[in-house]
Amino acid sequence: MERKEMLDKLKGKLTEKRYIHSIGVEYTAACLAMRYRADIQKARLAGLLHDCAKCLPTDEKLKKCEKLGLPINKSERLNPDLLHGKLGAYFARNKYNVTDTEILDAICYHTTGRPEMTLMDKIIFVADYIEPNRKMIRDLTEIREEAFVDIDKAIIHILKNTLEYLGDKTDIIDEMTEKTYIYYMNAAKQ
Ligand code: DGI
Ligand code: FE
Ligand code: FE
Repeated sequence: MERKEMLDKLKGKLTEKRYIHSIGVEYTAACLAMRYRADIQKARLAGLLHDCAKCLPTDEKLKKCEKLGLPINKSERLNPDLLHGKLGAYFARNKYNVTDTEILDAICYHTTGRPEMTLMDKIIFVADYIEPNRKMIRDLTEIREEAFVDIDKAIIHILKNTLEYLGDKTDIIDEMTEKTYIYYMNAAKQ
């Protein structure tokens, strides 16, 4: 599918704000791919589509995943918005005709990360957080710089801040978010 067709489709599925964010992630992912010598076109595609399922109503995310037989864990059941990565990967494959596993995985894991992320996973995880349209949050200036110096350091910084923020806000922390943080903290010590 051509980019133009994807943009038209996305525009119908996303709010204006989310659409602008998606294009921001597309180009930020491309920049990170240049820096780390990943496939620039793949990074763009993953970035553009990463939130394609984000704007479905919360209960529809759950219903759709159930209907499709996608696995749903405890925290996803309590907070079905967490499913937008998994469901986004499904939509990317089935509605946007993306077949590349690297792209689909990067979309799937973009919210929580995962231990042993691929370079593409890392690029999308970080691009999502630092893209230029994001509202300023704590340490964002520093994390943007780290992203282009040491991407693993940026990942740890992002997860630390997300877990701290969620700790104040909710008790639903996805085990994958925690596992990813522990994995990269330990990896940094080696
Ligand atoms: O979809 P975006 O807003 O662009 O970014 P995202 O996919 O990273 O989602 C961000 C939201 O997800 C943010 O409100 C924090 C939340 N989040 C990330 N990890 C967890 C989580 N929420 C819960 N409840 N548990 C998590 O482990
Ligand atoms: Fe997202
Ligand atoms: Fe996003």
